[in-house]
Amino acid sequence: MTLSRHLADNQRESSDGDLGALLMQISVVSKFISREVNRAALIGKLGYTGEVNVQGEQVRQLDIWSNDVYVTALKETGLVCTVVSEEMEELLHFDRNCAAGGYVVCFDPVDGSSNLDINGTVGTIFSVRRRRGQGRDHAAADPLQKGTEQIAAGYVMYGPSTVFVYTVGRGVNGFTLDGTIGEYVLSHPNITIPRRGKIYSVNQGNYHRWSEATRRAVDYFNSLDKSTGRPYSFRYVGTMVSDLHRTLLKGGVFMYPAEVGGGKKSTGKLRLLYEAQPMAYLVEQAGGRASTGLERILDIEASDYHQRVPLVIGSADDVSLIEEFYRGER
Ligand code: AFP
Repeated sequence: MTLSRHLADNQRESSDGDLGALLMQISVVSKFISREVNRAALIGKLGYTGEVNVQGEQVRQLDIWSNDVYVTALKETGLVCTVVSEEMEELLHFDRNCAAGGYVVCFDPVDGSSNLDINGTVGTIFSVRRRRGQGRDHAAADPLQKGTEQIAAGYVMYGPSTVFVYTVGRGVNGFTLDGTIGEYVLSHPNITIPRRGKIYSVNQGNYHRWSEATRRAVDYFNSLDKSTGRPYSFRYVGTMVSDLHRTLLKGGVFMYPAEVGGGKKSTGKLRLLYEAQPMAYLVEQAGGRASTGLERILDIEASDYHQRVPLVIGSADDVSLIEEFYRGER
């Protein structure tokens, strides 16, 4: 079963006639990015451009290149009206595509790009919503809808193999790129996340900047108690796509908590529209949960395109357990 066939089958069951074509185009972009990531060290694409993005981070050549390819490809579909990207401070609006409604796409073209230098795994994350209204007036508000309004989301993982995982609200399926035929082939059908896992994943180096509740939750996973399968194993790649892919397949929990003290990460690090919500949609579709620790991620309505949010995501029981710490019940 190829991705194109899967999308076509999905489309027959859906009222969203154009969604399959849009996802197909996203998958084509991912093949270009996969190729470029693969040979980045040989063609001088690993370096920085010298610019700083809206997040205050150094911009890499591959971030900009991938963003440009994405934007061009989305525009050419004629189906996308509004685009939000990690790499662009303002949203993009393709007037010509908006007459018939059009989709809103939020994406992070190269997630985990600090791992590029060490040939580590990176990814792409995307999320699709319908527009709220017609015309340019609505454009600014288009992306600022709850996560529950997403109609498709997914990620691409550029690891030892390139994997495309997506949902349109009817389960989660993963496809591996077969380079010899240039096609994504179904390799992970109907992904279901275990109800409880044995792995926790968080940047432990931030321990002393966390709230008491976060520290106690992480201490819980670290402490010894055979009856509840503790201590959990610890794994952390530093690319959310990769950490989430493992969490989806093996279970457990991934967290990026808020930090105390009013610094840059006082509301977490990860971005709501193009990191937390697409992953939350996927993980819920696979039977897991995603929360800030106090609130369901999909229920949050963004107030800013680049809003950050604390994230606790993964196996349902593990996420619920952490929420108990945040509510002061443990
Ligand atoms: P980069 O794209 O700057 O490498 O950030 C990756 C990321 O947004 C996400 O993919 C990781 O889970 C998280 O940041 C890692 O952040 P830390 O390096 O602070 O642990």
